[in-house]
Amino acid sequence: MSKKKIVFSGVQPTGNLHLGNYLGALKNFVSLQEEMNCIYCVVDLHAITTFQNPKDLKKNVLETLASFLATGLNPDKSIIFNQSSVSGHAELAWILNCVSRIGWLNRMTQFKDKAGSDKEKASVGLYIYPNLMAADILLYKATHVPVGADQKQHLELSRDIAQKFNSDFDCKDFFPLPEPLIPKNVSRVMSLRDGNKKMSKSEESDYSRINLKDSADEITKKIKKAKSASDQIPDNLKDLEKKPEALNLMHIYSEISKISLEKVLNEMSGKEYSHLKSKLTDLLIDEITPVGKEINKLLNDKSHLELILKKGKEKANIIAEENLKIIREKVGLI
Ligand code: AQP
Repeated sequence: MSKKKIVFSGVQPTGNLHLGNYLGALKNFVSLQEEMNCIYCVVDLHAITTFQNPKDLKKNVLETLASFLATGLNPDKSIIFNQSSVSGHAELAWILNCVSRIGWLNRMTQFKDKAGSDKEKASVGLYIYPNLMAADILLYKATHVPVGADQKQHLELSRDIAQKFNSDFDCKDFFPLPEPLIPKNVSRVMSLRDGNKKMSKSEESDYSRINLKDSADEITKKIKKAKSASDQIPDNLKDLEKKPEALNLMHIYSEISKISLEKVLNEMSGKEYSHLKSKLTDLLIDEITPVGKEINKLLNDKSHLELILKKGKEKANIIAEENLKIIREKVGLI
């Protein structure tokens, strides 16, 4: 790898990718591959922290890869592979399990959200998930991590783990402290049904999200049914912020149209939300349906997708093994 800045990020193969993954992560992945050394991973080991049907998991790994490619990731520019194919992720995760502190993990809000009320029944994997995420990043000594805002806390933990490793093993600056790259405007795309919850693959209602594979018809129906507000569009952000669902639709519109939120408010104030919804539907159909068509096209050639994963794995493994050799030495493993 020639350039100094190394980017790592991953997406879980837990179902159809959605607009939140697209605006919060994938678009950023694509633009970064022009300027930095990028490593993008389908994080299947993260996915199994909650039970996955094995057949669905295999299918979802290829679907996630197809979504990467359809949004513009290029295997000639970036290393693209699935996490479980490079065993160094699991090995470094174990080492970092021994560096990370229980008190740190106890503060992770995503575990609290995902484990729900019965934490005793959550998998141990779900609890130590952030340590595996630190291993993913540090295995490649990544300097930058493009993620949505929901991953900020995990990334801070990765920095703490890197710092503690460097200090415990007396190797100042060995692991770089990875920096998050979080989109400024739509760092957290919210559910179309509840403006206080993030858009998510695992949310039961399909009406809560726009999937990258949705047809024009589905997008139209979902935006029509999306919660907004009963009054007219206000002329200022303060009033808009009181209506989280309406604010979310405005943010999405502003991001895709590349018109600032201020300008959109100026243009639309006093109009009904149906006006925003109709313009947003057109924009989303133009932006998302070509991606969905490309995903379906790519899924018709599974051996091509498997070959991309195989080549990516080989490239990733070389870097991982080089770094692991030094890490083992530092820890005292023979
Ligand atoms: N709603 C969102 N808004 C902005 N960014 C988001 N991301 C996910 N949801 C949103 C970002 O997408 C990347 C991949 O996320 P992931 O699929 O690996 O895990 P997740 O954050 O747990 O996403 P989901 O959809 O909520 O999956 P499930 O339901 O399986 O847990 C990350 O960079 C994430 O920040």
